[in-house]
Amino acid sequence: MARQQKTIITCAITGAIHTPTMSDALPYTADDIATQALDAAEAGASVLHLHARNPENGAVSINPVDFAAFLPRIKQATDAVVNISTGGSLKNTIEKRIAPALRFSPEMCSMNMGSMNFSFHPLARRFDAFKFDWEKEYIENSDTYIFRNTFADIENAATQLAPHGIKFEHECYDVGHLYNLKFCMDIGLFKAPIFIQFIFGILGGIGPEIDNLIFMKRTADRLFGEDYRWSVLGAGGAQMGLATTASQMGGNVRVGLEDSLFISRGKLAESNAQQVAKIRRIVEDLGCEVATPDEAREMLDLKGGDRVGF
Ligand code: KMH
Ligand code: ZN
Repeated sequence: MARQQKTIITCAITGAIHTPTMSDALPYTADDIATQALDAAEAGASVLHLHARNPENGAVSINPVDFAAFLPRIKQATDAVVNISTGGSLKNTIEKRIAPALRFSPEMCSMNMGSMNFSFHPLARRFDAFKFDWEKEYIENSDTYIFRNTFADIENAATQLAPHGIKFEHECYDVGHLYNLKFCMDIGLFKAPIFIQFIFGILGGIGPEIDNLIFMKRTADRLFGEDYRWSVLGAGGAQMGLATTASQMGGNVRVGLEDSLFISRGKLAESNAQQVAKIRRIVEDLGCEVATPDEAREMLDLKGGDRVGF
């Protein structure tokens, strides 16, 4: 696959793994989510990957009402691409998880490409006390969660979302997910160019070693040839190192407090924008250029910011 000219920075603002006790910087009110998203865009993120939270206690939310509280504000103030998560709850059905994307018809949304263990229970041991009641049990019980994304779920989501012309961020946490994606492409569920997010370091998925990145990339080259664009997300301490490697390999990068709360070893990030500024500096210092939102739209073949439903 030919090396691309520009690097797309995606910033994942809050996610569904981290909880308010873990970092004061993690946004959960609509105001904080919007402000941090706009600052991240200003710092160089051309795609904003968004989850919602309960504004009272920071619990994970997939309620469209909680998305409605920040989406219009983001749209008014930036031309960055909005990507809405469809994976924001490990406990809910695909039907409920796609409701925000169906309602708001964004330019992009996530599409998780396989069922798996998806756990962050070891994080509970790091804290003696929690800001909110729900946090401890939520984190501890993640060792019982199965993140369900069966072929039927994927087909159901893809079919319902198809009329919206949304480009999917195909979340692939292991090499088998690339083969799942290939199967789905072959039966006509997804249109080229597809956009793959290679994910490393989630407990339940492939580990964050560079060998694994090369293996995933080589496998995707074989399966998809010229029909795909790609990006890398390293969880936790693997975030910046893997993003740097990916950008040097000609790929795109994802950062943000959804994926890591840190800015450097042992030091919490002050904001999403701080992580974006750091990876932008690295990408540019190493000789690549960061894509603007319109360049990202062209590279990913997006429908356009004027065709969203919010
Ligand atoms: N939290 C990431 C590891 C989604 O939103 O659909 C994966 C993710 C899933 O972003
Ligand atoms: Zn997400």
